[in-house]
Amino acid sequence: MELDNHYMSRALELAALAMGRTSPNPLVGCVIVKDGAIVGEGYHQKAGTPHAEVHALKAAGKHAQGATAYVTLEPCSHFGKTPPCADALIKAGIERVVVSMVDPNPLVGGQGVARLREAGIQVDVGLKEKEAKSLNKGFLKEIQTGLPFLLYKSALTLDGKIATESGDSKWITNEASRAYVHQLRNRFDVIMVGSETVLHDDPALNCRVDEGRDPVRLIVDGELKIPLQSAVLTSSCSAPCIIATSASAPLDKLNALQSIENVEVWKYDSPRYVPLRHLLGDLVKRGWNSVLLEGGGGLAGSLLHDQLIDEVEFIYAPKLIGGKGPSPLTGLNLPLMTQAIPLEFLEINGGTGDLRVRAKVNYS
Ligand code: AOF
Ligand code: ZN
Repeated sequence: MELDNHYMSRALELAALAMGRTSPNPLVGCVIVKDGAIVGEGYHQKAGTPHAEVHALKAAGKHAQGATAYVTLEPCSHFGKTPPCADALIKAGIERVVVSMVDPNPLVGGQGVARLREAGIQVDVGLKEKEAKSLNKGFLKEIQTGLPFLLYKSALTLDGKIATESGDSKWITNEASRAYVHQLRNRFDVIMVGSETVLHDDPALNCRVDEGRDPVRLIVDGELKIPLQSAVLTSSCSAPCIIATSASAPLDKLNALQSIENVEVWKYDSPRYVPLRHLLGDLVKRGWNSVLLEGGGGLAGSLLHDQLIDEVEFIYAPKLIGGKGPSPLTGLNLPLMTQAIPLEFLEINGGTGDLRVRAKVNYS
């Protein structure tokens, strides 16, 4: 059991190497063990390319015969862009498969495990299931709801403000926390902000870490107020910048934005406001299932109101500023404590001098 834990941890570690690179596919890792030694390892690197099991089997070669395979997701049983991994494991002579989580994809959904068992392979399911599910929040949310997993991240003073009353916000948190935000950008498919954030902070929203990759940038701008010189539009970035707007968008501005390289304007029929649920569903249709919301207390309020935010991560700096500076949720204003939206703390980390608090939103 201890060894099983060890090898499954390794498989999860491998899976995590491709964070932010596999959508709409899940993160999957695989380790093949024979006579107490790892003989093959692999992970899924990108949608449309071979699955984790295929990489690991290839590395193991003939040593796969009689070996145990540790896979973080149930081996697939369907012909998708690639052939079924369950068949490949059977053919290679694997004797035991340890699976972390069953594949919620209805094309698989238990059939991979069934196929392995029919072939006489011992299959154990559920080891480190919580960790595997936590790695694949976007994939799971998409399959269950057709919507992306959405994390709202905000940096604030300990008295809960994202800027001083005069609007100054550079900087609230320390360098380690700001570097951490770039790590987050590296792992999420899409970074989302409201037009107010662009107007006020003019962020580039790219990812500045070694071997990082730029996320898709999404600006919610119902009236197309962001200037054509905004950094999101002019700075070099390898991913598209999407501007979601409404029927109130001025046509000349819409055309001007659309003519900028890498910029797409998504126009919705409703007046002034962008229908947020519809917009998030459209992201999933493009193959993006995880969204990091980086700002706009108004936008965050609307998303919470529509029950579209899954988790929040607030990074508190040990600083106080007082006054009437904005909170991260100006768009939400509940009059009674009995109406407060309940959260469940998932993780608290004070190791870098700032305090990072991650919580799950429990909508009733
Ligand atoms: C992956 N990587 O390592 C495993 C997956 O279109 P395909 O052929 O790539 O199939 C994608 C589905 O296969 C995916 O949604 C999931 O249900 C299953 N297993 N997928 O991308 C892997 N083992
Ligand atoms: Zn597969």
